[in-house]
Amino acid sequence: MASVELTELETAIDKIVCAFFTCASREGKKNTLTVNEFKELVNTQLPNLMKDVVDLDEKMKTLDVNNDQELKFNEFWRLIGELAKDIKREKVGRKK
Ligand SMILES: [Ca+2]
Ligand SMILES: [Ca+2]
Repeated sequence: MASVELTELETAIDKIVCAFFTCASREGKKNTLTVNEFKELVNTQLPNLMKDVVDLDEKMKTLDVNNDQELKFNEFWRLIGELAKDIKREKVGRKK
């Protein structure tokens, strides 16, 4: 991947994946986020988009579909989907 020039969109996707795995490797299992890792990721990488979410423990529970107290990448990805929809809503406004 390093030898080719990625587009902005490709870079953005790459960064999401990297942010997840950088935080996920801090403690416990390398490929899943504990609640501490999740909070760190939100506080360092998503402080603006997530500023209205006051209870991150609660948010983590809603994302943790299989209820194992850890977020796999596909569970984390739902959050990215939600945030993307928020951004879209702001851009498009209330018009359908
Ligand atoms: Ca981990
Ligand atoms: Ca889980």
